[in-house]
Amino acid sequence: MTAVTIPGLDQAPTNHARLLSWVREVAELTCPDEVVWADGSQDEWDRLTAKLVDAGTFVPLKKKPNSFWAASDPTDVARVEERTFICSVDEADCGPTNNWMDPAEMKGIMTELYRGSMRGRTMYVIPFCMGPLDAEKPMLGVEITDSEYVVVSMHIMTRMGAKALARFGEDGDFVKALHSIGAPLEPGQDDVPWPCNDTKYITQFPEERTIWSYGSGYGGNALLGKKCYSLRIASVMARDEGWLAEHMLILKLTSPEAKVYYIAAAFPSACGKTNLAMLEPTIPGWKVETLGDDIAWMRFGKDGRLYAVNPENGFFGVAPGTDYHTNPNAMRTIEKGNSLFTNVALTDDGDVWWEGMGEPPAHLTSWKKQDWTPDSEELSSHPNSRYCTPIAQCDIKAPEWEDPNGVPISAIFFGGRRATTIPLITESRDWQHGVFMGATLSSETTAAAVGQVGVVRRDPMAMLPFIGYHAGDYFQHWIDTGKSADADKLPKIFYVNWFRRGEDKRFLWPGFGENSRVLKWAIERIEGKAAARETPIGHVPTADELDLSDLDAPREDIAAALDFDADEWRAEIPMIEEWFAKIGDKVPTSLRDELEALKLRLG
Ligand code: GTP
Ligand code: SPV
Ligand code: MN
Repeated sequence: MTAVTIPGLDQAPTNHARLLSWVREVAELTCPDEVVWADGSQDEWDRLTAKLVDAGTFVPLKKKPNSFWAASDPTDVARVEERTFICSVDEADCGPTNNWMDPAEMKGIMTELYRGSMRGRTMYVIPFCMGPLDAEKPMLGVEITDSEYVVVSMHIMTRMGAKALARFGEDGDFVKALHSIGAPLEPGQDDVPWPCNDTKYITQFPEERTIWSYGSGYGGNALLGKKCYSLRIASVMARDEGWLAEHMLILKLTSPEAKVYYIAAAFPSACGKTNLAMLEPTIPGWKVETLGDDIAWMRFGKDGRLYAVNPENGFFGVAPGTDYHTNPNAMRTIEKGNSLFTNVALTDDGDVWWEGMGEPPAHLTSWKKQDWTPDSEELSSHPNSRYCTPIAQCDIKAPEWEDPNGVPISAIFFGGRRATTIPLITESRDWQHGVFMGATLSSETTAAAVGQVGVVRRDPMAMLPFIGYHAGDYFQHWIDTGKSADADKLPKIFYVNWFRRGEDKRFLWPGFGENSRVLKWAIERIEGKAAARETPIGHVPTADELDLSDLDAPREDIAAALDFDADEWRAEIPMIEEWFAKIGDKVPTSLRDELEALKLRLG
């Protein structure tokens, strides 16, 4: 049989045999018009953004340099958890919190979907590296995609192109990540601005370190270095190799005495990671710098401490609610340009706008590409609309954000969005108790995933949609991680909730920059300087123990935000029991012991 000729297929800038044969195999299956190896250059960015403008996918912004507005198909706006699969060889390795299908069966289905799926389009091969390029063992991947939107987004979100390919060598290992929007074009057929397919699959094959994604162009479904690689596949690598891949921001906190602390925090999607990562403290003398806003890879260093690295190169942040009052550092970052905005509103003078930015202009083009005025009943921007912007242009990035060795973590925060029950901050009694807090974390669902919003669900370590294996084994891995280290070198674990509400539904805690007061208390606990009440759920400060100087908020609200209510917690117990019952036999005994001890303390 003669090899198929597809323009560009033989112009590979590498001799990596496994990579070349996989690219050929995919091209022969998907039948693109041409193959292009992404090099990550400015020229490539210019060419592809121009092509996206031509196609009607992008509108260049007049008010922000080198920046573009995009509106997706209205059905393709968020992660699709129902269509996300962990295809482990053994179903028992997938567990009850993930969807599973036999890998051979899934490959059969998806191979037929991919057959000819890139017809009429260009197939891009994107070599990329998650985490710093100069890491001793760079974490490499290749995404094959037929979406220009994905290529330019990967320019921002990852280290990619020629500089990543240079680290592959002749035979280096890499994660294979295949993506097709599933919208082939017949000869002469007109394209649409946001091609996608009603049939969607986001599939991980953990043993093969392989990702297959089909049908969606949205961030978390299509930028495969992000959730698919850096959490679902990496969590399996981390289990096998003794480290942690987590849905966490990383921030650097400097005290007035110039002491430096690094904090990692896991909150579910759209629950405040980006905002905390870029916080502007309201208390004098404290400083926050950012290392990452969504994902942390944590490994033990030679000194026995846990070091965190951000695998990403950009922020893919929730737009609504972001403005100069809530997150000025995000605003300053996107003002510099070089950014993509998806599903926000477009102003008549060529800028972006979204809910939470203050007074709306008299007229906008909504994310649905309709005329919008302040009288419109619909929102101008989708609640999960996002900005995509390079970390490098964030004024408060920590200088060490690209250190391949990472930064030593002093505290881990778990948190969720709960209107009741969970105090503003609780310090765990020890690592095992902290793991129990994380494993039973709960939060109201948000628009970051397709489905009902505002329903309380368990979201362990904010990783429910991202654990690449059995949740019970994942809990055990967290317990084992603690056992493998000196207890006094482990980060202290805290549980926070910025979202508790009063009877009239208002937030009890002002949040955002004021969260620096909560960070300060945590650091003072680590330093042994702050007092706390011992309660059945852990150590909780009273309002007197938080620095509330110059805080413009009713004292009763603060007290209510910090309240431990035994009745609310007794009502929580059956939900935790139900959750553990769902996980089944693999819930670690130590966590069952924690639950029994909590029940005893609650009486
Ligand atoms: P993903 O990118 O989906 O993982 O989300 P995230 O965890 O980074 O959440 P983000 O910081 O983008 O915040 C999501 C929403 O929560 C935004 O609308 C914020 O305005 C809001 N939010 C963030 N922090 C606070 C806070 O301290 N208090 C209140 N009330 N809202 C907050
Ligand atoms: C999230 O949903 O947690 C995100 C956005 O950070 S996405 O990349 O779509 O997953
Ligand atoms: Mn996230």
